[in-house]
Amino acid sequence: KSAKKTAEYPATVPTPPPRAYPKYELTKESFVKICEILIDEAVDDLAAYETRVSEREWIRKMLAYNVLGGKMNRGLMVVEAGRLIFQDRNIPITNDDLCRFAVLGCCIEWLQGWLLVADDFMDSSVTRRGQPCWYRVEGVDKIAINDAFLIEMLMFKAIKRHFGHLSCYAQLVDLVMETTLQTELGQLLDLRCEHVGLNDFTLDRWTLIVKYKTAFYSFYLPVAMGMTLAGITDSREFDAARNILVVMGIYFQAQDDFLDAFGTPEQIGKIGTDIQDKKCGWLFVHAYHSLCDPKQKAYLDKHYGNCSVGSREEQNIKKIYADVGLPKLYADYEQASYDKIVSLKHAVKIVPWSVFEAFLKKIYKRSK
Ligand code: DMA
Ligand code: MG
Ligand code: MG
Ligand code: MG
Repeated sequence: KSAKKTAEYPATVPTPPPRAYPKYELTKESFVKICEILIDEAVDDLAAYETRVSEREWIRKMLAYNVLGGKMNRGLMVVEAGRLIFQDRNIPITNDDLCRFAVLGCCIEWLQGWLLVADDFMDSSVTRRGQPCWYRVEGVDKIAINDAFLIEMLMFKAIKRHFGHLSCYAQLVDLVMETTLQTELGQLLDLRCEHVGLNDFTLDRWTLIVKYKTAFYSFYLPVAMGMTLAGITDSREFDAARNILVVMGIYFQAQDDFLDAFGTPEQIGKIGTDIQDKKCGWLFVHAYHSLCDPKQKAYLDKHYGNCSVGSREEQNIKKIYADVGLPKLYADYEQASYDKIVSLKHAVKIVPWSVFEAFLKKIYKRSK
C-alpha cells in the first residue's frame, strides 16, 4: 500500500517518500530515534525549496532545540494507545504500525514544540526544559515567531510524507487543525486575562481556559490519533474518550499551575511566571475567591500581575498561597480528580480502559 503516491497538486513541491522505518523497541530512546529521522527528512526536503545550507542548519538546530528534550508523554501515549487498542482486539501489531504510531506521536511533540516557543514568548518566560527559552537564545529573538510557524508547517509536511497515501490522511489533518484552533482559542482566553479584572478570575473561567489551551492537544489528541490510525470510526467512541480525556487535561493543568508556584525550577525545568503575568491560575482563583482574608485579598489586588520574577512581592504571594492552605486543597483536588476519572471508566466501549489508565499513571501526583 505504501507504493501508492501521496496526493499532489500541480503547484506543490513533490514530497519525497519517507525513509525506511527502523526496528521499534517500545522505549523512549526508540521514540526519540523516530523523531530524529523526522528532523533529517524535514531538513532534506527543504533543498527543493531553494533553501541554503545555512538556513537548513538553522532549522535543524531549531527543531532539535524545541522538539527534543521534553518528557514526551504526549507522543509516547500515541504509541501506547495504538498498541493497547491492537492488543485488545487480538490483532498482531507490525513494526510498521508501531513506527507509524510513533511518527504521529512525534507530530504531537512538534505541535507542542511550536506552541511552547510561542507560549514562552507571550508569557515572557525565562527557561524551558532546563535551558533558556528559544526566543532568549543568542541571535533568535523575534525570529522565534517565524520558527514557531515553521515547526507547525514542517509537522504537516511530516504527516503528508508518512500518511498522504493512506485513507485516514484527511481525517488526521482535520484532527490536528481542529485541535490547533481549540488550543489557540484557549491561549487567547489565557492571554486576555492581563486586561480583565481579578473579580472575573472565576473557577468557570479557569476551567474554560485550561480545557481549551491544554486538554484537547495534550490528552484528547494523542488518543484520538491512535484511534484514527487504528481504524476506529464510531464518532460516539471519540466523544466518550474526549469526555474522559478533557477531565484528565483539566486536572493536568491544575498541576501545572500548582507547580508554577510550588515546584522548583530543577524539578519542572522552567521558572514560574504566573504571578507576574497575572494569569487566571488554579491557585489564584481559589485563594482570591474563597480562602483569603480581606488583608490578603488587598495584597493580591495590589501586587498580583504587578511584580517581577523573583521579587519580594512574588515571594509574599506564594507565602499567602501556602498560609491559606492551598497545598492541602490541592492534595484533595488531586484525589477527587483521580476518583472522578476512574468513575468514567464505563463510558468507553471500544478503546480499552488500559489506555486511560496508562495516561493517568504518567500524571497522577506528578512533581515535574
Ligand atoms: C500551557 O500554558 C499551554 C500551552 C498551549 C503551551 P502555560 O503557559 O501554563 O504553560 P507553561 O507553564 O509550560 O509555560
Ligand atoms: Mg507559559
Ligand atoms: Mg501560557
Ligand atoms: Mg504554566
